[in-house]
Amino acid sequence: GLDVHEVSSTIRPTAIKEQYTEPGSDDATTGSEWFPKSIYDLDICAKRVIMYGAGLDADHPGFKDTEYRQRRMMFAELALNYKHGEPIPRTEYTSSERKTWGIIYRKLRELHKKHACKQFLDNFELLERHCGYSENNIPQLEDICKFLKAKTGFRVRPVAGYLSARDFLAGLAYRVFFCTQYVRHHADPFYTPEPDTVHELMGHMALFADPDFAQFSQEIGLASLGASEEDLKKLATLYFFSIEFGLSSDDAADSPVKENGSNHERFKVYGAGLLSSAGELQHAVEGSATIIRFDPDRVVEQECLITTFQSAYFYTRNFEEAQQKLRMFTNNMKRPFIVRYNPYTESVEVLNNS
Ligand code: NLE
Ligand code: FE2
Repeated sequence: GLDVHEVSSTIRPTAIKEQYTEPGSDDATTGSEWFPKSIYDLDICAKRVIMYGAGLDADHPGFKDTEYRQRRMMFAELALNYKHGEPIPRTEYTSSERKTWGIIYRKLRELHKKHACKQFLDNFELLERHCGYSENNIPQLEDICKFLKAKTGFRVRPVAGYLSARDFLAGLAYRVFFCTQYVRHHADPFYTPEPDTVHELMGHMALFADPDFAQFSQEIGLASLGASEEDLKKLATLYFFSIEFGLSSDDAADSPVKENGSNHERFKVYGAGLLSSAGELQHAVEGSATIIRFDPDRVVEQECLITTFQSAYFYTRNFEEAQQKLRMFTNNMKRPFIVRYNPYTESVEVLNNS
């Protein structure tokens, strides 16, 4: 058979081929870094894992558990061997992993019903109906991938752990979401500092079935391709405080900051980092967290915290508002080229902008 992975870097539209440079080498003509020009190039991004995330090791609950670490190695290998277009290998989860999943599932579903936004809840029901979601079963990425592909064109693919923001956001440009397949350590079911399959499946999947949300996600991804370091950091922060920790509120007319637990019921949650963590979700909407209007210039000033709860959250009226604000913001970012996504070939055309 034809190994499409080998040809993908040689058969390219001319405009793309001219721009193509090997990963790792800077592109002398544009002064920007390599980025994936086709969905197949995501195989390169997927391999550049920052294992356990630098600085995360010491307080990771599974750090001293050799059995857990071995299990993680198995998942890492699965992910590193995966190539775009292949079916995602099914995993047989251990009884301890299934137990952890069940505890979280029960708790989160209760909280979701109170605090999650409508699009999330509606699509979550579809996941239960079509993708094997239940308290007693950890769904398989392959089933979710097929479902999302049919709904919005989004796909998932396995990844071994944290990627750099640049590699991670590049996936979104192609409507691909890098998804971990391992389960968090059982010691701390309601909060984990790193993404795990519970976070991906309970937090992220439902909204990738929503067309507006899918579009919003892809636009962040497209803006990130070849962006300067400075712009990339801003986009990663915007991603973080929307897709990971975003809130919405219909009633957005009053004061821009809500503090000290006043009237937090009016907020609905769409951020996956909250929807997958019972601990932080309660902190954000049942406690006294600071919740601020989502304004990109303000959001990019906020520090992303990865081992503790956030010190502030941001809200928009809805996804449409988040999208408009994001577009206004990215329109002012400068790149020496224009990126155009071609949905038929799932590749980007890079056009000179001088
Ligand atoms: N803190 C989240 C959770 O416990 O599910 C994971 C965050 C991943 C960015
Ligand atoms: Fe996430």
